[in-house]
Amino acid sequence: IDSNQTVKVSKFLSLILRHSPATIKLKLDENGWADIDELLAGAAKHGTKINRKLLEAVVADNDKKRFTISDDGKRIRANQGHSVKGVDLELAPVTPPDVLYHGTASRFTASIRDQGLIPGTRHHVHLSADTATAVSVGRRHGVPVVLTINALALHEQGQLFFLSANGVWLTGPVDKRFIAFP
Ligand code: HQG
Repeated sequence: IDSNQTVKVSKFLSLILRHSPATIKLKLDENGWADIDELLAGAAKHGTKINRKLLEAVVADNDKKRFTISDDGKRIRANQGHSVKGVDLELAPVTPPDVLYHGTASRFTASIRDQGLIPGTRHHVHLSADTATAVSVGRRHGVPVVLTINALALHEQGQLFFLSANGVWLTGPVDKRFIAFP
């Protein structure tokens, strides 16, 4: 299986399992799980041919471990990044480290200085445990800028933090008082 193909399938799965299951008339349950047979059938009707073996390869080899297949092998979900309404991953709140990082683009920093970090269309603001990851997250949007978030202090104010199955930190809006700009 070539990597162009797995990247294409990974992008398709991100679209369907995070944002727009209705594109292939798929239903996610309240915890974000989709039935794999229904997903593959819906994808085929949509003109995207994916078989079980390819799906498993995409999940196993994914650079960011974006998806999980359930233990019984019947269902799949995205580990983070959702915008679709009504999905609760049931992550347990955890205490964050002292600082976490947010990768963004230089064109957004004036607005972030003004409003703090907002989730936008996604359920959460996404934070990284290390600066290298934050740089690559920010580069997706433009010239990368890494913001330092005083996560523990924010947590001590009562804000919840979650760690996704693939190591992405998730939280609510981040007030500008907890953000250090470079
Ligand atoms: C910015 C990828 C203006 C924010 C990554 C970001 C991540 C503001 C953009 C995951 C703002 C939203 C999510 C404000 C925030 N004013 N801009 N007040 N507050 N922003 O893509 O964090 O590869 O929705 O800085 O690795 O970039 O898809 O969020 O630049 O984990 O698995 O608004 O997506 O994962 O962009 O990325 P996004 P993100 P995957």
